[in-house]
Amino acid sequence: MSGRIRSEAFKSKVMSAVDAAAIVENGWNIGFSGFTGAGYPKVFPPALAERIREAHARGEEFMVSSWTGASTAPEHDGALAEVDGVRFRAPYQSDPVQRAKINDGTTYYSDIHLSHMPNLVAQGFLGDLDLAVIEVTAITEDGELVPSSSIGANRTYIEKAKRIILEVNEWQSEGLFGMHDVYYPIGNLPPHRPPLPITSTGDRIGTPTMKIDLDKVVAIIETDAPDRNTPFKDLDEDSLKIAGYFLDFLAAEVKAGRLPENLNPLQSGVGNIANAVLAGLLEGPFENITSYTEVIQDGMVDLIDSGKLAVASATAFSLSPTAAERMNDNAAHYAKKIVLRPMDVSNNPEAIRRMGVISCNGMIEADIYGNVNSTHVMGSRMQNGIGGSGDFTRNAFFSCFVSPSTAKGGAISAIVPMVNHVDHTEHDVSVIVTEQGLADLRGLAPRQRAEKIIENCAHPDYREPLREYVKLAHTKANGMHTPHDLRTALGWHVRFLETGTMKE
Ligand code: 0RQ
Repeated sequence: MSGRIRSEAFKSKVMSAVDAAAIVENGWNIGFSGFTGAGYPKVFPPALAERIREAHARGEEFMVSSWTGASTAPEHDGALAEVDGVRFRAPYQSDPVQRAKINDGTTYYSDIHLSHMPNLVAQGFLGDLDLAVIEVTAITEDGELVPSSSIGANRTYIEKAKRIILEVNEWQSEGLFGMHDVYYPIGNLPPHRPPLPITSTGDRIGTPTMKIDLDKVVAIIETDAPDRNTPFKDLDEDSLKIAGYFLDFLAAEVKAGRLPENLNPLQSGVGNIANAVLAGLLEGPFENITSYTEVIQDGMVDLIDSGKLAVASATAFSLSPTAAERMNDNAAHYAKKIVLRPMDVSNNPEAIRRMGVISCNGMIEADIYGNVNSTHVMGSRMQNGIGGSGDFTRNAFFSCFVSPSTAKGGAISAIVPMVNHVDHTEHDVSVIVTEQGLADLRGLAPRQRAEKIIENCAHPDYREPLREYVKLAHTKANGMHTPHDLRTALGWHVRFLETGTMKE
């Protein structure tokens, strides 16, 4: 037995993942830890998947509902989806196998703002929580839990579950102790919820450990398996251009006196463009930056090392293998500059609005009027989910969306007459950036926005067709506020589905 279980009372509950998986019954709702490939249980999900596979081979029905913090990993989401084991999934996923099962109808998926998930669970909208399966770094002498590389919805799942299985993971650094800030009063549903007392990114308002009711613990599994730490791709030319426009824009905002010299706290999505932005910040003029965000990625660790990033608040890591190693070796040092919070605090609209967070997220497509689709491909298919992008976008000081101007080798324009699904409305979207340029939409009316988005952001191959659409819409529309020709507004998507390209 590892030395990570320091409470005698917990020791007797240690068992194998196979024995723990045998506890689960068909139809159970399970709340898993895990957020962007960090802090998910590593050995229980594959053991459960195997059990489900065997049950299906015997002709028995066996599916569960899988709730998490956000995305997990192939050995978690992927393994359970592979055996058709997931009837219902929430609130965010990005696994290719799970995505395929959502899109072929096997899995119901409820795509929920991450900050809303704990509320919905607490109110019972997703049903009773039969089981929580939570990865932790250690169990203290007092029987409290030291969280691991993500917190996500763990506080809620531990509170609400009828039973709990813990995975104690020795791969997670003991130095993480003290990095977490678990705030409990937010679990009180309105009207009993007090104001959130965060006024600055690094404020600590909770405890470094999570409480747990020992009587609910039905199994403890030990492991030393690493998080899903995927290496980042080299920064491509388009990502660097997009990052350049965004950083120039921030500098102009400082010059105009609308931002302080160290900027407002930054939120950044994950992926290549976000990494290019962070790399740009490393070389840029801004000092003493702060980040109130969801995920700590490589670029932020570099910024901390350089002294440019003073403090970062998030709910999880999403690191490459080398950065994860660096974090594990120096977690106690980084704990002075990083605060990991439950996701209803990291993504809390009250804190985001109060501190004037600047949000920057990826998108699938935007339309000429500034509505943004982050989740759907050609009307019906789910890509990943809204994640925290809505929590930040609507409440941001100003919100930015970034994307290459085309997808699938140019067959798809990311700027379209009408988005095939709306995640972020024109009212919430301040700035759009592609490798073609940046459109600052603040204060503009829809027809003014259309001109700016087409001229600044659309790919040259699609600019003239977009101008033609605008002309047509002006003749066919029943009003000139947001002119559309409803017969052809989604015609580009239809053409892609029929011919494989949006081009005529
Ligand atoms: O498809 O994988 O089949 O090649 O979408 O696109 O260009 O690799 O971009 O990885 O940055 O993802 C919006 C999905 C962008 C992401 C989205 C296809 C493209 C490719 C991925 P392939 P890229 P990214 C906080 C904020 C919501 C959650 C969020 C996301 C695939 O940013 O999930 O913001 N956002 N969270 O080919 C059809 C288009 C397309 C398109 C791209 N217009 N039409 N397909 N693709 N544009 C962070 C967290 O929540 C952790």
